[in-house]
Amino acid sequence: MLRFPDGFLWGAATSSYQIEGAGHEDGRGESIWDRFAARAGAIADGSDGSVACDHYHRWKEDIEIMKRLGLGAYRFSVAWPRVFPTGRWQYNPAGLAFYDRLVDGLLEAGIEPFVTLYHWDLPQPLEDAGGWAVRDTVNAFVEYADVVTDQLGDRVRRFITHNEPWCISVLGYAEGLHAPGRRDWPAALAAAHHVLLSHGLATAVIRENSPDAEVGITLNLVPAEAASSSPADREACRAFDGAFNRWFLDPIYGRGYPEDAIADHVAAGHLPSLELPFVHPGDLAIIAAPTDFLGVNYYSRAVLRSEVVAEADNAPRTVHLGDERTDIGWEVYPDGLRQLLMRVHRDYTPDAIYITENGAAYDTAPDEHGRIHDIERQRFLHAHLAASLEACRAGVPLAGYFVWSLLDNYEWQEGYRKRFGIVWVDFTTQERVLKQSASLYRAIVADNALPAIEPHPAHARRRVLQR
Ligand code: IFM
Repeated sequence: MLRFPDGFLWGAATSSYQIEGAGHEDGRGESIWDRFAARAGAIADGSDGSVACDHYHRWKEDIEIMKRLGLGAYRFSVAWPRVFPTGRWQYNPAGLAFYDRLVDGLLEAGIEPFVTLYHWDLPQPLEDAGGWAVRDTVNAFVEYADVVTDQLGDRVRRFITHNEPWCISVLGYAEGLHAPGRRDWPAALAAAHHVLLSHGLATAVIRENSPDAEVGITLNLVPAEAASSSPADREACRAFDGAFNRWFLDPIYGRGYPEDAIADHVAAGHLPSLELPFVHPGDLAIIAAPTDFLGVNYYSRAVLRSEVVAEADNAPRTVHLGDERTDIGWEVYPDGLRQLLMRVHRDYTPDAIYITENGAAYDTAPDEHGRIHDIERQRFLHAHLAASLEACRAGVPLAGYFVWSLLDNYEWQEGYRKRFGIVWVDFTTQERVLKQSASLYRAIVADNALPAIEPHPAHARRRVLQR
């Protein structure tokens, strides 16, 4: 057995738009994902989150599942359009009451609520007014954060301001792959800044409303390596790391935006000059507000080759080495998690780190007996937890791990076809079935330790035959 530190927090994560459904109930307003999902061709299977896992009605059943798994914590997000259907001014108590019930239900079950304030469902009226690309959205977010943390802050002990600012800004405003579906780099860089600024301002508000709570932000980070030792590939690697990782880590940890990455954006035509037009005096100090933890979401690494640095968009190409991929095409690379944790610890020294998401999309369906032998996911979890443990032993202050995800759910532009859950969801009947990975996870949580032997396809078959 490979033991984790005492007090290690074991959880599972979800987000509001991906699981709640109930898109029009109790006064919920329209979000940018409702609007984006309705756009022809935006979502692979043409679906939206209007029903999703129907968690809004089935939350008690879902808490029962968490209890069966023995989870210590549940990471979920609050849907802003439930609380402020038009983004600001008109507070909707019925919307926030849902989260009140959820928090109380979790606490009764002995599960810590770990609350994310923003996981991508911006109220559409705010987007109509310019979205994250305009500075006033910062004020709207801080007002929303104030109301939520004033209400829940007597019971919630850990708040995350934002989930994955890179996705919010770059996928949403530059690449058009996520809501609101814009393709405008200057807007994306302004959006990234406003998200970070709102994080810094909300941190102060949360501390006032909930003095005992810990506050952090979650970043999706990707360890980068050069495809070869050639200077050009190393340069591509530097550029990727600057735009993807350091662009967010550096300002949060008080270093401002990385100069090399600013220069890259200027060279690519994303910025008019080295002066960042959206940064006002005092902003960087606000963004660097001390936090209690960093949330790290890890899925895979990037291996960079230089050959397309000369292409129009000046983007280095990512190549994947290694044959093992999940159903979404991402390379399985567990050691990247160890490398990433070591690097964040070494370069930024957060007081604590939570892995707030880690998991894999595999479409393993129930067999004729209704059992789901998702051996690949079990191997994925085992290997990534082993990598996390190595980082712990090397001194990284890793305080917890949240598997992505508790349930199969709405995987954004992929629709319902990519299943990340340790619990299967039948999207027609809403039946939930625990996968074998859920059993493995339950055992790991109960022991606070990893079985020394990796899950193996042959073991999975034996277990089936013994039943
Ligand atoms: O489903 C998403 C989640 O919403 C944010 N992080 C990555 C996951 C898998 O793509």
